[in-house]
Amino acid sequence: MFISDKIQEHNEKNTATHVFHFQHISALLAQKGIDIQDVIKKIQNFQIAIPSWALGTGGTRFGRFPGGGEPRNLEEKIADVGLLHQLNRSSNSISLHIPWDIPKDPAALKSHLREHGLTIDSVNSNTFQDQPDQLLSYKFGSLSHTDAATRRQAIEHNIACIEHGKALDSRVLTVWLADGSNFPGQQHFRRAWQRTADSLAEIYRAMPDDWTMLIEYKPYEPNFYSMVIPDWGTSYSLCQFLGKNAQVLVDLGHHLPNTNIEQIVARLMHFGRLGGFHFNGSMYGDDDLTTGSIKPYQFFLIFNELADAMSDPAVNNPPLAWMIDASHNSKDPLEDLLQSVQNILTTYSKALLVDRALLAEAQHNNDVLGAEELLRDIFATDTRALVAEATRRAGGALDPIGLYRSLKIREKLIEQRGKKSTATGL
Ligand code: PSV
Ligand code: MN
Repeated sequence: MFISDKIQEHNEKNTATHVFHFQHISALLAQKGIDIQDVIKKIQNFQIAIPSWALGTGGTRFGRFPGGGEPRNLEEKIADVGLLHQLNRSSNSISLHIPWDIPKDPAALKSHLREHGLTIDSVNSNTFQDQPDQLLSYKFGSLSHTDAATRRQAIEHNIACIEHGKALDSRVLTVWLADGSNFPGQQHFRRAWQRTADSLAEIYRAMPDDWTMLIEYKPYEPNFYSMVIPDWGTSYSLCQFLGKNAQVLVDLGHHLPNTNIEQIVARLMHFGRLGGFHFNGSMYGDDDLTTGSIKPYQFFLIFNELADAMSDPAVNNPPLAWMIDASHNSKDPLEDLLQSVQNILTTYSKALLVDRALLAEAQHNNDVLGAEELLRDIFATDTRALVAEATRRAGGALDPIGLYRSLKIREKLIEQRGKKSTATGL
């Protein structure tokens, strides 16, 4: 579905209201001496990958309630991401989970991607499920398994993911391990770490030099007593063991309640080891809710640390791979992704407005209230018109969700793909 004419019509119709809001924020920021053009450019450059598994209805272990019109194959998933990108101009790549999405004809797929102005972001291995044709089970682990043959199978799977990625010009392998234990005594912690590290080292050696391995951590689920990689410290230790092309991946939902994620992010960037980000919203754990929907202030504080480190020439952290990692039970997945991207961009744009020099001064002088109020003032600033302007200038819609709804896109997808179509994934 190519909708550039509709976007133009929509923007013309909404111009007056947009200009009103944009002029307001422009004047406000001019008073503060902020270069609005620079902020708009940074918003435009901020691209967030969409995972191929977020395009269908997620469901829980209790049930799944598909809303209809889900993409039935990888081509349709690409078409969906292409549509999102037309609307917001900020979702220019797609991440693949292997084997949920095995690219059968890479050349054809690449030309399909090009048609939609997209690229492949990361390839993600999956050793958290057994596949029908799989010889050995991952019930008791994969890269950390006590059995060498099972570890070998998991290593080979990761290497196969790299090969798929190479054929599609990806340069990132993301590894998330479900390995762990459910009961005390089940697993020898030190040996499990070492087996994991040794397995990862083999995969790392199979990666081309310009690739990055992202190592994701998660405190619990599917294992509930221990996870082999439960926290950023363990991911970091594995990266140190592997080499400079291994980086920690932070998934916002992979923290225990009240964890100071912004501090983790700052630490990792200080060490040059933050490689990627999985955006989602979390109330209790890995809830995969809409990004920014539950704790917007914390989300802003996280972005504040990211923006601070990204603007500091003394920080030697490679560019980050940004991705949404969510899965939806109650919302239209495409609407949710549009909403997530909007929340990410408005929050990022706020972080760009923080006066770093003033904040540093307040911190230096131990002006507790001054520093806090400086952040709160920016948090309370409505930057939606800045994001809308950035999107408009890039050719996207002033109100992506409004346009999606008024074009009745979900209804059209249901007509095309049927009410009962189901996307692969969780
Ligand atoms: C695990 O909970 C995770 O966050 C990993 O990133 C997986 O790749 C993804 O979710 C699967 O849904
Ligand atoms: Mn994740």
